[in-house]
Amino acid sequence: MMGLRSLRTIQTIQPRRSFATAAEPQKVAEKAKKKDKFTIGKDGTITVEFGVNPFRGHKLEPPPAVATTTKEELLNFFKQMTLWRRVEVAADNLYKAKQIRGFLHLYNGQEAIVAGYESVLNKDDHVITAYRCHANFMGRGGTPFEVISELTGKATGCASGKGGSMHMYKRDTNFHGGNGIVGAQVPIGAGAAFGLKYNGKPNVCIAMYGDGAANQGQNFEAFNMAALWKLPVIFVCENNKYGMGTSAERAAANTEYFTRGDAVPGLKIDAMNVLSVKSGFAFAKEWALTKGPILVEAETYRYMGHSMSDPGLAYRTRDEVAAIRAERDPIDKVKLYLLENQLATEEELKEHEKEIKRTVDEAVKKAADAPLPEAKELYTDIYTDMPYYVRHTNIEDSLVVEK
Ligand SMILES: Cc1ncc(C[n+]2csc(CCOP(=O)(O)OP(=O)(O)O)c2C)c(N)n1
Ligand SMILES: [Mg+2]
Repeated sequence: MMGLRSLRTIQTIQPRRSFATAAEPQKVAEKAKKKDKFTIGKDGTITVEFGVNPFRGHKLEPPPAVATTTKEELLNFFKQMTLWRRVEVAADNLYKAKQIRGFLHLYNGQEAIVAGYESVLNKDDHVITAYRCHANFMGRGGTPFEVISELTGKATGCASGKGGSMHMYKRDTNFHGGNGIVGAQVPIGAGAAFGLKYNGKPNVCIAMYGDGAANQGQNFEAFNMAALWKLPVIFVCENNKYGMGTSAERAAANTEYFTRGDAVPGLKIDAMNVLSVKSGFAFAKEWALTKGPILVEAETYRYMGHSMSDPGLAYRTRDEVAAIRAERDPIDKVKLYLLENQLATEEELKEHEKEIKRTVDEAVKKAADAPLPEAKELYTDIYTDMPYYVRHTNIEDSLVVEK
């Protein structure tokens, strides 16, 4: 009897099944009407005053709702983000053609975050993220060929074909991956920032995690140590509204992620606009270098499911995804800026798109012809004093590899 009653009690307190309010299409449309104001100076500097303030602060005064840019930078944002999305489209197709096996997490929709922070970082700054890492890798200077080779398990991949989608690294530009354990990269990022401070470097580390990962205990330990030691770290919560199959609202008692660093001040940014991301990160970098850690909540949206095995529609509606794509897409936003201010023509942008498609098609072709890693690669970059024994499904096929 007792068991049954407590079960009923639990059932009554279950949250009502509802989709997240991520899109709120009417609100989105209303906001879209409040236009940003462009002023183009004689020297080509463009000042953009945002119609809707893209910032909110926690224990800090947010920067003014303004960004500066140039025509060249806007075009560069357009080309970068289009390239990254095109690579992901190619990856999607390769996965469906069974050329990519294992995990594949796509970043479509979130590109403005990487484009924006890269516009204020230099290559001596450090970046670490979770498993949704292809754009981060390319932002640090990685090529589409290295990404596609890695995804298809080829020796020419950025981790010699041994890491796959979740484990892309670039040592020369301080990109530490590519991490599969939810939240694990956050303390590692704080450690990298400790290294920077210890060695007296004028640089920061960006440590990224998702809204789902935001509930991990290890984040709070990292925040605490970073605050105590005033580490030059920018913790970035990419709030794409969903975890692996659950909306943020159903997973977190406090979805104001920028407030969850406690003593670490926070800045929330509209991360569907690369210019607000740029301004927000310029502020955050300065803060981290002079005052210590800061927590940036980058409000964004994930178009695809969590990974390829998730169609992404069990916990949200098709309409919601379509509304965000239509109203807030970060690439369309830059395109509109360029066109409305006569900084580029439709034809020019189409030409760039075609060129980017050609680059990615070539990378796919070249990766298809690239060799698989040699068997001995199974034993490089790992610590062992065991014989290099590779076990196959049949004992007869198993082998000992030459060191
Ligand atoms: C410690 C740990 N728990 C669970 C998982 C399985 N898992 C992988 S991603 C994920 C959800 C993470 O969501 P979020 O942080 O919002 O990132 P997003 O996928 O939206 O980018 C879960 C539960 C894992 N990889 N590691
Ligand atoms: Mg998420």
